[in-house]
Amino acid sequence: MGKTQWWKQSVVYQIYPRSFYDSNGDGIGDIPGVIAKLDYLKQLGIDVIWLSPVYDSPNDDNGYDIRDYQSILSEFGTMEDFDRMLDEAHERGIRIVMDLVVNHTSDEHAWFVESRSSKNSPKRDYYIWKKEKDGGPPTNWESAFSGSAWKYDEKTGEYFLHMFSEKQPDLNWENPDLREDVYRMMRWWLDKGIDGFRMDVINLISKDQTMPERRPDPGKSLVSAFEFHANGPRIHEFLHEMHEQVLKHYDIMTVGEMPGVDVEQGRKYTDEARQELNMVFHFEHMSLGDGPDGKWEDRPWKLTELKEIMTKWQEGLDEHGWNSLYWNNHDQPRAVSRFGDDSVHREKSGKMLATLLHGMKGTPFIYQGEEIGMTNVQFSSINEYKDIETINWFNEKRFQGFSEKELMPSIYGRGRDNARTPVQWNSSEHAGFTTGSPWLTVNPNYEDINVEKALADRNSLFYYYQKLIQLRKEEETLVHGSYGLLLEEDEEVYAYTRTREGETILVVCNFTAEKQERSLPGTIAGKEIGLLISNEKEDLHDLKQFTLQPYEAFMYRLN
Ligand code: TEU
Ligand code: CA
Repeated sequence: MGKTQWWKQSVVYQIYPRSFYDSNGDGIGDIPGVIAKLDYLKQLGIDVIWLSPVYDSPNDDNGYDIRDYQSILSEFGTMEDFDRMLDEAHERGIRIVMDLVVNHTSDEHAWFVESRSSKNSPKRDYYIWKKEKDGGPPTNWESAFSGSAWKYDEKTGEYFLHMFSEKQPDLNWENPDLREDVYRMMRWWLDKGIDGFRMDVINLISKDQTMPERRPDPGKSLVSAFEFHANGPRIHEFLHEMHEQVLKHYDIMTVGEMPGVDVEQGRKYTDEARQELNMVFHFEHMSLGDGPDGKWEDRPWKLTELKEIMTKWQEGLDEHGWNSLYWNNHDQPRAVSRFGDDSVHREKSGKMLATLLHGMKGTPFIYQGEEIGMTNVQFSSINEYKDIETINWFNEKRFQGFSEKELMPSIYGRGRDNARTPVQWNSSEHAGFTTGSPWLTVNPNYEDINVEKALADRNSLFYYYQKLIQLRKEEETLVHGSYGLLLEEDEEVYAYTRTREGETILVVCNFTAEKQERSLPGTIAGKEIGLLISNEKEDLHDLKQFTLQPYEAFMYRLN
């Protein structure tokens, strides 16, 4: 059957199941909980669900440490529940894309249990084992979750590589048997009828076999560790092989999560002629404000920096490849808290951010709760936090002598639990997420911010997202039009056009809480003929001279 590239016309909604909806009162979101909310997602109008991992796991990294790729974590439900969810979603015209985590497994996976049992194990080379060097780890590589990326294993007297937690040993993609086992598992899921994969840190799977020392970067951490390993020597060979062995045989969507990818690489990964992936998640806008110690130091940044990044990717993939578009996910702070205003202008700034992103060329991703403007959270004690990345970083910094008081602002700004507080469904206890005790404390602002309240207010952020999603179905220019940046040096207002076959759509966003007076050039002003969407007013500005209200955003059709 011909492939329709349906993913270019789609809007994707990411579900982090642990925090989405708990159907049985154990305080943990689950698959029946997803089924219970499919009608809500249908009402929003999304086309695809990206489901974060639901596979059997000891939950050292909340499911990104997989113990059995072909069974469902009991807390989330059964394989029958999964099959029912898939059917119920498909009945509603919603596709399901699963999370493929094959850079590493859990250390409790049968492959690793066998691999670590003996140096002569038939599975030894499914993982990356090295001898000590100078009495210590084989290289100076760092884990993304603090500390060395090598763990010594007493039983066989060697170190194994783990780019993430010690319970997430890296798979050895140099081993063709391992690759074949991965492809076999992928086909098993695709033959069940799923609609594609989001591929976890997929550009880390090819390691430099010469095992070079990382250049000594004093004070650097996470980002340089990723950049060091990203886009390794055989990555395009492996992804093309995956395409030939698996992907090309199904009508699916693939998106590779790629820390440390740049736009040149991004074009290579997504150029259809190269037969690798459909799109990638880059992290350049997620790194805005990073300091030398990575994300934990939130520095001021300028709107022109964001414009430069987004424009580079819009133009860079315009002819060859395809963009993903996102402000947040389960690893990133909440969009309105990070890029907008999560207090006075919360919904207004949320609508502005949504307009800016959904007007661009690519496939937009909405993270659960973003559509109602959920915000970051500030728990008073580190003991309320659950994320291994946060806890390891906090402990490492405390060991270096920093006080809890000094460390909490970084966690408030960039900690991953910001995105993982339970979805706020209504104003009842625990925001209607569970009738039990939630695995992670619900954000205390749930009485003011919840789905029930949003659905009752025609002017809510929810209905604005609903309209943006509908627009993308109606306006071919929003899907295929080329992007053209305006007001390039402007530090307060972001404006761009989308042009296709003589039709032009103008997108204008005030990124500030202040009024902004602006005028647009004659190529634009005077050509405004129709309003597509606005978070401020229904009638058109005269673009020769106009005033934008705080966080005002609109899309116009131009003639
Ligand atoms: O994330 C990889 C990754 O880049 C994250 O470490 C993220 O950039 C960082 O935490 C931001 O501070 C993927 C998954 O999305 C993440 O949840 C997993 O913890 C990680 O891989 C390991 O599987
Ligand atoms: Ca549950």
